[in-house]
Amino acid sequence: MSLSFFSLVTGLYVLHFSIALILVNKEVPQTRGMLYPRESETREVRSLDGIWNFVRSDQANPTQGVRDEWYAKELSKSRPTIPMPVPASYNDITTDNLRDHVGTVWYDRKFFVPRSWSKDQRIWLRFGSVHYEAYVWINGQKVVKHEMGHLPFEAEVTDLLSYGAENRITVMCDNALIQTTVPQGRITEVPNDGGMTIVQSYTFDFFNYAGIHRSVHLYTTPRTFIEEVEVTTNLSKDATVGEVFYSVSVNGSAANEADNVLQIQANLYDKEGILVANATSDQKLGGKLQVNPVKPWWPYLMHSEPGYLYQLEIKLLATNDELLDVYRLKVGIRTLSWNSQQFLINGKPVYFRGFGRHEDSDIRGKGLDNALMVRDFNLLKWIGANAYRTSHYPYSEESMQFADEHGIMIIDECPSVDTENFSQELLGKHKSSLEQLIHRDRNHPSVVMWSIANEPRTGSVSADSYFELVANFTRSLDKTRPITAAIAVSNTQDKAGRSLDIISFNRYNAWYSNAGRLDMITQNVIDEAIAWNKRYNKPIIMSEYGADTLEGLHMQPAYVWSEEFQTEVFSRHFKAFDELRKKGWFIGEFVWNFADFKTAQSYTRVGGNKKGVFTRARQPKAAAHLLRKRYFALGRDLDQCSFPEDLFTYIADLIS
Ligand code: BDP
Repeated sequence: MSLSFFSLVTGLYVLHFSIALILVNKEVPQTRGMLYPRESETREVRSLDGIWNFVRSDQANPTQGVRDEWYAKELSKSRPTIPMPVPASYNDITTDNLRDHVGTVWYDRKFFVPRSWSKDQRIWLRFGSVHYEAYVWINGQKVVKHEMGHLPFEAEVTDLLSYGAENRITVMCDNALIQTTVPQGRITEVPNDGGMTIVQSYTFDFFNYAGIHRSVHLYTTPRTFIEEVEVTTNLSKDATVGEVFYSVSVNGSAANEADNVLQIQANLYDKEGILVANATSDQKLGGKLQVNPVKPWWPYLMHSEPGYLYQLEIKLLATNDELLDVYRLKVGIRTLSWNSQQFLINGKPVYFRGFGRHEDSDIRGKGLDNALMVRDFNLLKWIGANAYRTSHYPYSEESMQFADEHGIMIIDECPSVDTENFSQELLGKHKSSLEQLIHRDRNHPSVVMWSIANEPRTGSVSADSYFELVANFTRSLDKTRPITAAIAVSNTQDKAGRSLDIISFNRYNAWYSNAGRLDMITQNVIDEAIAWNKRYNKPIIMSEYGADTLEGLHMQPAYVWSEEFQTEVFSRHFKAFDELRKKGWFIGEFVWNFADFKTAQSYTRVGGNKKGVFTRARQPKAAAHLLRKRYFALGRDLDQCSFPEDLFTYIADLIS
């Protein structure tokens, strides 16, 4: 087992401190492949989700399993195992305190690989996400190591599998966060009643859930297969003609044979399954499809048919027209543009009305849950939101696809939160998180902006060059979307805004400052937004505002934590936003948060952060009804949408 495979195992943690330093722009590893696993006539997909076996390492001895080679046989032969669902966070599943475990845990399970898979195919093992660091073995052989939660990784396992036989997969997962992980945390040794214990701390305000958070798949590809597809789109000025530019990369021996000229046959189908465009690629396996007339992709409530998606069928053909591989993906045709005042989609100015959110729920933590995802989208549409930010890390690929379908715009955030102690190593990981994110999400029409950090400490000396490097790197990967960051330092201190295209700011008037003072919101919000705009001459978004609210707590006059208070806080912000909208450069309002969510334990958190408009069980608080009226009113005013019939409750003939 090579040392590099285990470079970050708990026990080797090093704390990094940095003062102002000179940062250089180094290359980061490039992601390859990782197309979302889809079946086709040339591909099979098999899920490994289910109940796995689970062992937690001794916190004081996190590397023991590696030294003792627990991966070499079934886990149960080394330690007693407990059942653990995949996908799910492991933290809230048991009745003992697995919740606060720091360090490594182990999973394994067995599975069969059919005999038929041994013929002329390649087999890939893909994880949707493991938080934070994962080490994977198949039948005791190391397969892949991946650092960074919330992002997929995969490896070829063709030569490691036994065909027509039982196989074993083992995963070690390490949840420890240090000053050079993304996000950052600290590990300290602290005395307790038993002697000493390891404590994980972090400044960000959500629970550090860990485990195998998203689905695990095995999938097959032909020997020579479609490895990458990149799609960009364009619209004619009058939005009647659409263009889809595709570029494909191929992996496999056939791609290297001089006499074999590979080709892509690209077919575009509309929602009814009718072929609307087709083309054969050039020798570089790229090309263009033209759709006339086109149905552009529009956000929810901005059009009567939002989220219109075409299906792009990519066929890889050999010289003799032999079909080698087929991959299909959904494509939305739209344009984005921005200037110092506006953000436009298909040439129309956008006003964002949305939320900061979390992937978080009772029992499952951050584990993918289709029921929760569909419920959340139903609530987003019920309340009239057209956007959300994936605060503070990439959300599931399944939810990105769902956002495409429903026309919900996404500000796609990488996992860098409360970024501080800027170092060369951190910069490399931060850039890598963006590289992995953009590689994963670049083809989603719903993704309209990249957020490169939440509440980074941009007042500090090194923030200037650090964020310039991060922003330039992001731009080098994708020029079609603007870049933002949700900033919390004051506009006079900030050093990152000059590197962004759109300025987002988080502020908690009447909560973290002037708690309870409803009369100290509206003017403060107006003044601050104007100051940001004056300083940078860029479009401005308020990316967080809100108040913790305990559902069922009522107090008149409004008092902090009551439903009345949250409602009033929102209303005072709406007043500010309407003033700001008149200025032309204020382009969006995002409530913090969509739903209540779990945090680390603290005396400011009663069972977690309660700033949700919905409870953790996804039921509305009183403020949800107010917000719904506002979002639909904005929709009608700006985008001519109609009101849902139940938006206003009948009171009397006298009031209309
Ligand atoms: C902001 C953070 C967010 C927190 C929120 C809060 O961006 O993650 O949850 O404050 O304190 O500073 O509610």
